[in-house]
Amino acid sequence: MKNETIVSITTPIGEGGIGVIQVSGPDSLEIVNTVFRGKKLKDLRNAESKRLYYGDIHLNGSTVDEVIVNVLRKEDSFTGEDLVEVNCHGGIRAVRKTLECVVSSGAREVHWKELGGYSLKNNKIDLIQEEALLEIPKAKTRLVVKVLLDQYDGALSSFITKMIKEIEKSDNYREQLHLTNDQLKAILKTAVFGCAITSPQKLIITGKPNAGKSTLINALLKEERSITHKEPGTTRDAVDELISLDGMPFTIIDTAGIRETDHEVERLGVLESKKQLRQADKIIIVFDNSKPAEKEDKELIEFIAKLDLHKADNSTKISIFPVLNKADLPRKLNLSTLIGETFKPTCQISALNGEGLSTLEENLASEFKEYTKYTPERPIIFTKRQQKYLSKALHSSEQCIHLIDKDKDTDIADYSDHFNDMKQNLMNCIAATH
Ligand SMILES: Nc1nc2c(ncn2[C@@H]2O[C@H](COP(=O)(O)OP(=O)(O)O)[C@@H](O)[C@H]2O)c(=O)[nH]1
Ligand SMILES: [Mg+2]
Repeated sequence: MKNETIVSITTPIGEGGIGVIQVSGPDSLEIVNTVFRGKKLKDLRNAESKRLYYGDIHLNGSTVDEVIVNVLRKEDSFTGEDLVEVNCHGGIRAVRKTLECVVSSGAREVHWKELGGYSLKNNKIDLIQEEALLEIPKAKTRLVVKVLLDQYDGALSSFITKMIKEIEKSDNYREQLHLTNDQLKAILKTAVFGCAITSPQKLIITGKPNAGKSTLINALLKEERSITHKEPGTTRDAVDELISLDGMPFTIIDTAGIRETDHEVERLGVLESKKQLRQADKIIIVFDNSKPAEKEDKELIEFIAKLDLHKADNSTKISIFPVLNKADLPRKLNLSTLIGETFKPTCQISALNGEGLSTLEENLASEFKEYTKYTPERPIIFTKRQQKYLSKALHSSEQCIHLIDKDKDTDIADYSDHFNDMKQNLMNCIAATH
């Protein structure tokens, strides 16, 4: 439906200082005006854009909540339509009640994601910006918010727009195509980081029972959550938790080990562990320094060594981090002999007293080091969709270059199909209609 006015709660439901609802559409001022009584401003329809107004939301003569209303006329709002933002008291009741008042006055309640859809429809933002807008509420760390806000402000979009403009206006296609090709290669490198901030990498902790997996997870979480126990095999179910290392979010998963067993429940646990290991991005194998090597340690190494070669989508390999835990106890295990050349390097820690943990944390996040010292406004690819279109653009640009370099008399007509494909994929990535 066109020209309707919509409303949505845009802050998380639950405890909080304030709750915000946004009303967007041609009648938003009119609708909120019927339930808002300003302390100074008598008629909200006369409100100035980008100003805050204090007052009450009322229904049938009684006050529902005390609020601050922010009015954004369509030229100033991110939806491209008149927008009224009502800042209520936090907690579910006040926000929900205010929303109901607005709905009873004629707005349609929508999921907050639809507000972004309106921005897109009204050409206020392009597809990349909309993707950023939808990811921001799910952001797990401050670094993630920073990166996404920059992409919402247009860092990646303007990078791509600039590439398109440069190839359009260039009178030296040879030189320009080489430049574009380099730019595409460079921007595509950011996808590993960008995709890892929107879909946190899976960090699996494995090792034989009692090696100290749960203790290590607790240490990484910096609080007690996983159950630890002196009896081997305490951890039956895989437990997922989110940790942040150098601002990078990781989903950390405790597994039940992979030993051969006749016990049905345990056998299922082992199957589950093996499944999870295959889907991992990073695996920490915990070895127990206080016990000599056992069959199970070897089995685990062999199993994981095979995995490394068999990652499902062939894109990135699983990184393996062998860790010698309980380094505070007398040495009974020679880890270098045990793992040989299979994995390297190893790290010595004590999950119990924290020794060596910071080195382990650094190693885990080292792949993203270049990005975690984040430079503001840096363009970053943060969805698989963007990565797909830009990879296609790179592929086409390489075909152009291949033809150009093969024969110095190559004319634009000889590679115009690839050239147009490249441009089209760049445009599809932004999906801007203007
Ligand atoms: N001395 C010492 N004990 C540890 C260390 N890490 C774990 N433990 C102990 O080893 C036992 C088993 O630990 P847990 O984390 O439950 O092992 P899991 O079965 O691999 O999850 C517990 O009693 C822990 O307190 C360590 O670094 N040093
Ligand atoms: Mg455990």
